[in-house]
Amino acid sequence: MSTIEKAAAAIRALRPRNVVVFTGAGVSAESGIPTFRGEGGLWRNFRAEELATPEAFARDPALVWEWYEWRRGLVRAAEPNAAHRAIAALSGAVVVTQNVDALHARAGSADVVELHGNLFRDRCTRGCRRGGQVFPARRSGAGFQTPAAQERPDPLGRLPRCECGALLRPDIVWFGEMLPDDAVERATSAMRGADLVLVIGTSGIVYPAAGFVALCGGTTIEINPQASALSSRCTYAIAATATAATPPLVEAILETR
Ligand code: BJW
Ligand code: ZN
Repeated sequence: MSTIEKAAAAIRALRPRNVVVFTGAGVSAESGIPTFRGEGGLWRNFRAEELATPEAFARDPALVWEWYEWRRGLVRAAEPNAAHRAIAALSGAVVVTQNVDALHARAGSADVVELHGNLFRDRCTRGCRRGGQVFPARRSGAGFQTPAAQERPDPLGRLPRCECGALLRPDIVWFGEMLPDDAVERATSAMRGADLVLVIGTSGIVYPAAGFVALCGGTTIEINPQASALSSRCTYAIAATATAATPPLVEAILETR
């Protein structure tokens, strides 16, 4: 019996009622979005400290905006993959994601907790809540659009500013910054109440996000082609890609309903 079959059999026996899907960059890898670490990782050409810290933004906001503009382009050109779509079929499940690409929402997941923010939003560096805008998450207007989506002027021509005059910044949680309180509360409560957590495509080294998995007292199933920092604490660790292993596990969950 393969590990996927063993995990699927465990799911059928468990008949889970409260399912959480905890995801990282690996769930979007097969949509063509580079992960952060490892082969082809996003950090390979850029040092994280140069771009994903408040200090980096204060030093060179144009460079940081440019990097995010490049990433928005990558994501707009991508489509949710079979793993995103399978997860979206799990009505009632809570998706707790470290990803900022909004692909779970584009696939149709209704309850998504974004721990590290969203590439398609910005906010005021002064925190005044007046200037934050929403970027279109797709190239065409068809299908998913973030609420009140609107085209924006090229942020590189002139750095975007809030109505209050302060610079706008990507609505992303950078190193050394706190995660949004509401996201932490929702993730904590979902993890504590879960009888099944699928942990998909994360290296499990970035905290506090990686610590949420330990809050689940139920069954935890990891899907990742490589061993991660979370593999040994999961009940099952499936060495497979997200698109190979997620659909059959979701099928097993749906069979128990
Ligand atoms: C597949 C697959 C396929 C491939 N299918 N799988 C020392 C210095 C500075 C900070 C710290 C430090 N020590 C600890 C810290 C704290 C820090 C931290 O955890 N750092 C670690 C790196 C050590 N954390 C923070 O700073 C956090 N805030 C915080 O702690 O606040 C408290 C505080 C505040 C102030 C003072 C004191 C305390 C904030 C963390 C924010 C993380 N943000 C980032 C970048 C956002 C920028 C952006 O996106 O533009 O979020 S980091 C980056 O890592 C990104 C991701 O969400 C996050 C997690 O990465 P993920 O998703 O796991 O991706 P990878 O690439 O690591 O792994 C991919 C996996 O997929 C791999 O395992 C592959 O095998 C797998 N895979 N293909 C399935 N097809
Ligand atoms: Zn402002």
